Amino acid sequence: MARLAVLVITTTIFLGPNVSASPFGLLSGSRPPTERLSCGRESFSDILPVGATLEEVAVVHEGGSYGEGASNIPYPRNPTNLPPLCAVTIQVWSSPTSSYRFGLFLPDEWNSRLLVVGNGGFAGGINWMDMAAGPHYGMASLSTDTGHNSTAIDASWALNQPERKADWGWRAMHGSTVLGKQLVRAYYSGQALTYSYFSGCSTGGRQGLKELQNFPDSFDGALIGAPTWWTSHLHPYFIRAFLYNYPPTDPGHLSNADVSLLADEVIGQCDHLDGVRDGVVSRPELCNPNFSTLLCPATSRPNRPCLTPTQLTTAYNMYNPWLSSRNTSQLLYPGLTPGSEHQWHLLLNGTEPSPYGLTYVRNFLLDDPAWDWRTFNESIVYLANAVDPGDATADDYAALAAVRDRGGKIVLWHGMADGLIPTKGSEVYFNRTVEALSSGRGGKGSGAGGGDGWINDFFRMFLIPGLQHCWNTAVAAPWHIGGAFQSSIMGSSLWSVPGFEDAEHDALLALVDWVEKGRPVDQIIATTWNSPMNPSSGVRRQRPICPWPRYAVWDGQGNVDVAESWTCSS
Ligand SMILES: *[C@@H]1O[C@H](CO)[C@@H](O)[C@H](O)[C@H]1NC(C)=O
Ligand SMILES: *[C@@H]1O[C@H](CO)[C@@H](O)[C@H](O)[C@H]1NC(C)=O
Ligand SMILES: *[C@@H]1O[C@H](CO)[C@@H](O)[C@H](O)[C@H]1NC(C)=O
Ligand SMILES: *[C@@H]1O[C@H](CO)[C@@H](O)[C@H](O)[C@H]1NC(C)=O
Ligand SMILES: *[C@@H]1O[C@H](CO)[C@@H](O)[C@H](O)[C@H]1NC(C)=O
Ligand SMILES: *[C@@H]1O[C@H](CO)[C@@H](O)[C@H](O)[C@H]1NC(C)=O
Ligand SMILES: [Ca+2]
Repeated sequence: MARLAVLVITTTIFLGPNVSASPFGLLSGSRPPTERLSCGRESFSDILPVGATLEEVAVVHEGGSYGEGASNIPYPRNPTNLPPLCAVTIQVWSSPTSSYRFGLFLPDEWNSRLLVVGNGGFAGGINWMDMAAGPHYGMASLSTDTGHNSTAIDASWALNQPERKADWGWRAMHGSTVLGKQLVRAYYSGQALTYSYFSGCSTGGRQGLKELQNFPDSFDGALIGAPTWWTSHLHPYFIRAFLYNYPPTDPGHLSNADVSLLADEVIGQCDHLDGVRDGVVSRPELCNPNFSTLLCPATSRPNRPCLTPTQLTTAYNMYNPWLSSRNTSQLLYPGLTPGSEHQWHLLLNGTEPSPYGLTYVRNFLLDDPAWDWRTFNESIVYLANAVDPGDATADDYAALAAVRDRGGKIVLWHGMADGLIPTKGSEVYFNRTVEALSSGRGGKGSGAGGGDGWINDFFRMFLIPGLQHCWNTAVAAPWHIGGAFQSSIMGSSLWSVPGFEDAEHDALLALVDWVEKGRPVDQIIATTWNSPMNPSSGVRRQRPICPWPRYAVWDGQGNVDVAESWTCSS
């Protein structure tokens, strides 16, 4: 990256008054638009490499909308109220039997940055909705369809298609990022591309980590939400968890009502451990609920529902780690966190295991759509670990040393109430990275204060109390930090943190400051609303989220719903 260009851009952006809602809006006009290519087919068709085809080029006017509507299976909703931009769709052959597509938004007022966004589950489609944030920030943006068209829970397209698996695993993201950058540079000829960012949640989180592990130069900053990084173990875990509770006639089966009992008991025993009785379990690491209070007959709770000892065993199985029966020191997947019960239905109810588990084993791992999940045993996870179809698993921890060494920054966030992707999986990732960079080929980090504090120089993890999988809360917890999906899921015209489009509240803007101004992300103020998914209902609560293992502590006096009443502590 050209150091000179960096300095010029930095001073251009951050010296003048902030005149628009977009914190980077000031860069507009730093280059006369006449030096740009026009937003037409001829501008792009000539510069595409062999194997790439121009599908669409469209001018979007101020306040306009763009997308593919219902033909985009996982993302049928088009973003609305866009800034003026040029929308481009490219198709790329990745092998003789596979291809992927990607979309670009190229805003008229560009601040020299690129934002690449991720997907969710097995979703095959360009994520125009999350791309929309880019132009609002002043950034160009990019998303790939990952090489197929499907919903998030369907991987039947992968059956006997190793090339498509690779596209989903890593290749479509990488190829789109490389070619996308070339097109951005060509379109804005005369103005340099200075910084590239990534933002994704769930599969998107995995995509960002995978890309950085393989190609540390791809992004200068990555905002990684609830990553499904341990693909080969996570998808079998989905089936393992369902089987703890199967069949419904089993004496140990937990109904949705039984799981609600657990949720209430966790609140009763653990809400106060963080110092504030507010319905939010903010320190789940201190929470070791003893469910004997729920045992039948509920003598202490006459005429109240109760659970049998075998049902309690099922509950403990859900919270406890899945360990290898060959070697009980070997972790196969960590369990779910107390406080996540409101989302357990994603794994437990229904008549068969989560499609995220089933479609993976059938169409990705075994290429056997008739595979009977009732025959599941531990050998599946060992096979998945050995084969890792599509090379999707992002477990090259030591590779992040190259990101650190070139000045890259990573902000990882994960909901503490995630009932689909266990929160502790991110802790495992963080811990293993610390370990790998301390001793492995990454070399030991040096840093003031000794210990493993050095990791904070480039990689910080934020666990968000009460946040479910990627978005929403069941317990009125501040959950929104401007992460992937968080605004696009609430409305087609929403982006950043609605009403709080600044680096204090928006983790992407905080990450930009860390990368470009060297200002570390010491906290992010999360927001929720009276109706948690509807910003127009009014702010309900705001609270800082701290870099793990630090946590927010109430000052004992102020309004607990106001961020200023809390500070990060350890
Ligand atoms: C997905 O749909 C697009 C158009 O909507 C089409 O161009 C593309 O070929 C499809 N991809 C696959 C793998 O079927
Ligand atoms: C759980 O609580 C019961 C009493 O309610 C007690 O007898 C038991 O020892 C406790 N179990 C643990 C593991 O603390
Ligand atoms: C059991 O697993 C642990 C953790 O992965 C490992 O350190 C240990 O060597 C394993 N023991 C055997 C006998 O394989
Ligand atoms: C699973 O449980 C949730 C929460 O109770 C409910 O909304 C959903 O309809 C249930 N789904 C099925 C398939 O039973
Ligand atoms: C586990 O399942 C595999 C097939 O999926 C089978 O070959 C193996 O015998 C099973 N192992 C046990 C211990 O049941
Ligand atoms: C990660 O490491 C910390 C500090 O050593 C430890 O307290 C925590 O239990 C570890 N988490 C997991 C999931 O292994
Ligand atoms: Ca609390």
